[in-house]
Amino acid sequence: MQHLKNYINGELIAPLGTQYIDNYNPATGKVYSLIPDSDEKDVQLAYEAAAAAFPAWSLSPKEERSKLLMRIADLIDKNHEKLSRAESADNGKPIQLARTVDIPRAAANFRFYATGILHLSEEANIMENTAVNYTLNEPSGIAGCISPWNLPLYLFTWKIAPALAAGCTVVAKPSEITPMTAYLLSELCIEAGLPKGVLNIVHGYGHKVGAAITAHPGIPVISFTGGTKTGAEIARVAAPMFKKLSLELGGKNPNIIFADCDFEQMLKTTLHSSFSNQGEICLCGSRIFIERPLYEQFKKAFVEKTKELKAGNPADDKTRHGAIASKQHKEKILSYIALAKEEGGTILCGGQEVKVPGECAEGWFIEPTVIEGLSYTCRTNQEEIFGPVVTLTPFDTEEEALMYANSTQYGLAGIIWTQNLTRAHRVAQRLQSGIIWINCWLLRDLRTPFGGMKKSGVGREGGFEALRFFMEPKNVCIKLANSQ
Ligand code: TXE
Repeated sequence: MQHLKNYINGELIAPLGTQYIDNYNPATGKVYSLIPDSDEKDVQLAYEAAAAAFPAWSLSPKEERSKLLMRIADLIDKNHEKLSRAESADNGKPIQLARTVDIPRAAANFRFYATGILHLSEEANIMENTAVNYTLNEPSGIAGCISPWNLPLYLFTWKIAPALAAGCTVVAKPSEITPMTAYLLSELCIEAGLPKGVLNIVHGYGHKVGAAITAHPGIPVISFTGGTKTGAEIARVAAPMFKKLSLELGGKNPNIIFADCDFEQMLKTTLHSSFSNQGEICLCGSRIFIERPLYEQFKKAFVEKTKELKAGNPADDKTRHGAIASKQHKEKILSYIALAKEEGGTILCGGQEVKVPGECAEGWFIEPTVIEGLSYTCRTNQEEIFGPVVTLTPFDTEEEALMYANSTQYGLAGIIWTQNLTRAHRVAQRLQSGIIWINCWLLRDLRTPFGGMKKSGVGREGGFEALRFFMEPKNVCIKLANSQ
């Protein structure tokens, strides 16, 4: 049985406590590797390595950091198939999704920040005949990066790449549910010649390793992606320590479909925005609001298409609906389907656990599920399910659609379908979401600010926002010699 290792001070080492955690393949329901059950002692070791590496790394020319990050990106590309298979086996996502989205995006994250850092300029502000001000962007220090299990390498690198590019050294923790590709990345970092201690990856439970990173007095910056509840716990610990926080949390995103939309385009994309990655993407549109004249036509066509989406072995190229990432999460999703029925919902399709024959017979699968007839205020429509479950609700006016859409505690993403672009811009401005797509979904320009409002998070990732998050601006004001 493969024992994964922590990556500390440039080496792959066992946890100091020599304890391990079972790592499951969600498609088979079986343990297929073991990960370090690290604790605060392993985090301390990682911190010391990151601290020792910080002076040289933070003062290194950005061109040098850029070259190293590009080398890591090239190695990700070179190992694309191995990383895709590992991601699919670890998370349960279809291999086709890992190949086309997760792994290419991980390489893109490194390339984006390897080049972005070369174009980040500093400001100067002139006080006429008096003084010159210039702003230094200095790396904040050791960054703590903590990531979730739904898009493991994609989101892990989305934090690490800007942190390293900015000149920070890193103590990182992937989710204990999907550690494999982070482990494989550490091997690639060694191969790329990343100096020891610049990146340290400590595997283990959130309440032990994640909590130790959050509470460590020597780690002034925390970038977290995960559940809102965990985000609140991290903020509770980090705020009194005056740590800088980036919190990318949960969502309950509206998908507003007006009757004048491009129906075929909308239908095809809505299938993806509802069920891609088994609905385990915080950007999925899980509450679908349809203008009443289109409701029956949409319902019929959408349910028909959803029924064609069959759960299958994630390792099979043809599979488009994989396994749920953990047994616990599968139970959570099923509990919400049961709740939806109690709250008066009608299951139009799906709603059941699926038995996939053969090697996946013990795996964790749920049918894509469509529910109608719920009030917009019920728990099913207010709480994040984070699985292959969407609800349909008709609306009559724009006002009503906006009231429904903005009624939750979340404000991450929103989707609008209409060919009346005046209306599209008007609705976009009034939607309480940080990320809005009009007549598309998950079209991503990495330069754009990424994140949500309300309980979907604090701060933004992406573009120069992420680089600046890992830096401290310092203003220097010089009096001009001949000034009064
Ligand atoms: O989160 P958890 P999950 C959200 C998504 C869903 C959740 C799914 O909407 O709500 O994340 O991810 C570690 N101190 N997003 O269930 O449990 C844990 O070990 C420090 C939003 O994994 O919060 C894991 O590594 N760390 C996002 C990580 O936190 C702790 C995109 C996340 O775990 C900890 C993706 C603690 N006390 C998912 N407890 C977006 N908005 O972009 C756990 N962890």
